[in-house]
Parts: sequence; structure tokens; C-alpha cells
Amino acid sequence: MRGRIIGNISNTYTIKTENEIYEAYARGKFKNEEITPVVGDIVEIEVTDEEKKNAIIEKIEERKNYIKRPRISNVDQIIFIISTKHPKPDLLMLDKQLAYVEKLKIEPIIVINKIDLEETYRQIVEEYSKIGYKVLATSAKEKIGIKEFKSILKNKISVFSGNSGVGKSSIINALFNSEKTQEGEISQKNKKGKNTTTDIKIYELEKDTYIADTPGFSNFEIIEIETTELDKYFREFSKQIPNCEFIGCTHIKEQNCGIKKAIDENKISQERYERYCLIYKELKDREQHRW
Ligand SMILES: Nc1nc2c(ncn2[C@@H]2O[C@H](COP(=O)(O)OP(=O)(O)OP(=O)(O)O)[C@@H](O)[C@H]2O)c(=O)[nH]1
Ligand SMILES: [Mg+2]
Ligand SMILES: [Zn+2]
Repeated sequence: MRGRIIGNISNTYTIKTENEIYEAYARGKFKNEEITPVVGDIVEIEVTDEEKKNAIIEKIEERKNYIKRPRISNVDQIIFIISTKHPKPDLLMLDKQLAYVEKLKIEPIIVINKIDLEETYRQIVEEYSKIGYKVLATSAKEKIGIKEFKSILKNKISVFSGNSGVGKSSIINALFNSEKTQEGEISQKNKKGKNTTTDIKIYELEKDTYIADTPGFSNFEIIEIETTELDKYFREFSKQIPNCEFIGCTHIKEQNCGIKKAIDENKISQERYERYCLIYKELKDREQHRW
């Protein structure tokens, strides 16, 4: 039987098949093959006890992609949620996360929530749309942008990422106006810090529509980026890099830099560039620490 892993606590997996939900262990052979099933995997199971809904995972189908932390596979898109206020937008963190998903080659979507509180969000929408990102402005409270959000999620596995308080749970409730998202459960886990890498769940909001509500990536993952590749992950930089005089230009101190030229010509935002420099410096400091 074929199913999807929708939950994992230590070595127990929750598997959803067409009509049932099973609790399963993984076959020992996976250990030898050095592969561990993860949430999001499509697996082949053998049912060992139909009454108790017990099964064994026999085979893991090839993954489209894999994220280490939060540990999840076959992700279609990552939804980065920020809010206009309480907490105010952390664009440095957003840019770090965007760079990281560029590296993972997973499509990001930016959502700015609580637009009922603040008008200035329009600049953010404009800045990131210009780069080529999909940006959605929402208010979970006033139910603005919810319909469009719903259509973005349809038939996909989406990972929600965002700081505490931006409105992840409120949005999920607005989207599906039901308690089945177990909002409380997710929040509580986050607050107690219990939502570790071994304790991940995805929620089926509609048939074939899954979301994972996670605290997002930490700084830990982002430092996997090398300074030399960072510019590649700033989407709007790539077109301008050939205009740099020096191959391997870091766009920090070099003369005749295509990125700096593009800033003068208003093709790249000064603020994004400044955040690039901050992230570059942070990565550089880490690299020097490794020696
Ligand atoms: N004004 C306004 N308040 C909102 C909106 N969305 C959420 N809030 C409020 O913001 C607070 C935090 O919302 P949550 O949905 O719990 O945030 P969260 O991202 O799930 O937070 P964690 O579970 O801690 O990660 C709550 O008091 C919500 O009522 C919105 O669109 N407008
Ligand atoms: Mg929450
Ligand atoms: Zn340059």
C-alpha cells in the first residue's frame, strides 16, 4: 500500500494512505542504506495489523527535495510570513531565509500579514515583487487576501515559516475556518520548545493540500551558505554580476562592480544590498572561525 508520512515522533511514523491512517516503524534495512524516512515521504507500507492500524515502511519513493531542519521532504513551496507590526518586519531574517531557499531550489512565497494595522507594507510588497518574488498581503483579522492564499496552497505541500506572533495560526484558521489544524497544539509545542526535529507533523487542510507549521529555519542552516555563493542567491543580482569587472567580485569593496552600478541605476534596492553586505559579513566571520 502507498501512503504519505504525515507525522514522526522518534521512530514512529504516521502514514496516511488513501483511506486510512497507520502507525508504522521503518524496516531495519533503511539503517544499512543510511536513509531515514522523513515527514513528506511517499512510502510503500506493509500492514502488519489492520485492526490496530500497524504497519512497516518497506520502501521510500525518490524525494523531490529534502530539508534538514525542519526535517521534511517533497516540499513544494515555503511560505515566509512576516507582519506589518507586532512583531515588525525583520527583513534581514527574510533575506537570509530567501537566500537559503534559493540554495535549496524551493519556491518561496512572501506573505505580509496584519495589513489592517499599517500602510507601509506596500513598500515591502513593491520591493520584493520587483525582484520577482510572489508577495501576498493579508489580514487574518479582516479576512483580506485569504482567498488568493488558499489558491496558492492548493494541491501542494507548503512549509509555513515565520516568527512567533506574525499570525501563522490565525491565517490557517482564516483559510480553513476549522479547528482541525490543531492550532493550539502547534503553538503550544512551539512555546514549550518541544517541536524538535524529530517531532514534525504536516496537516492535511484539504485533500492533497498539506501545510507544515514550523518555527522556520534558524541561523544554523543559513550559515551553510558559502560567502562565494551568496550573490547567486540574491535573485536580482544575477543579471548584474556579469557587469562586474572582476571575476569573483564580492560586491563589497571592489571597484567597477555591476551590483553597485545597478544600485545607482535603481535596478537593485540599496536596502537589499545593505542586507546582502550584513549577511556576507556574518558568513565571512563564520568561515574565518572554522580555521
Ligand atoms: N490586527 C491583526 N492581528 C492579527 C492578525 N493576524 C493575527 N493577529 C494577532 O496576532 C497575534 C498572534 O497571532 P498567532 O496566529 O497566534 O501567531 P503565530 O504566528 O501562530 O504565533 P506562534 O504560534 O507563537 O508562532 C494574535 O493575537 C492574533 O490575534 C491580523 O491580520 N491583524
Ligand atoms: Mg501559532
Ligand atoms: Zn561586483
